[in-house]
Amino acid sequence: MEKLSRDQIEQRLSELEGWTLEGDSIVKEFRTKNWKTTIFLVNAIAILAEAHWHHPDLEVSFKRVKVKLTTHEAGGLTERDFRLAGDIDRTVSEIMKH
Ligand code: HBI
Repeated sequence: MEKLSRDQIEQRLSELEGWTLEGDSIVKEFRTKNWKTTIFLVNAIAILAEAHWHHPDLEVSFKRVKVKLTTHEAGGLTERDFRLAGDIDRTVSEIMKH
């Protein structure tokens, strides 16, 4: 999988909501209403990561989950990161509805 150019990264980022560039990674912080929702989100993201075979760094707090994505084997951002980011957003927004 090829590393994306700066322009491609800007383009893909503009199609997402709330994700920002942090070095060679994209990051997003999800705020939750309580610990149960936090852990539910973490589990959902973990299952998505296995399905994509692409694994984010997660920072877990009481009412906050920070997701950080990069493609280690490419040494930067690839389409895999943006595909998983989109899937995480869709899944999290479903979970937050309830
Ligand atoms: N997850 N974020 C991320 N980056 C990778 O390069 C990566 C991964 N999950 C699995 C994976 N690479 C495998 O292809 C290799 O570790 C075998």
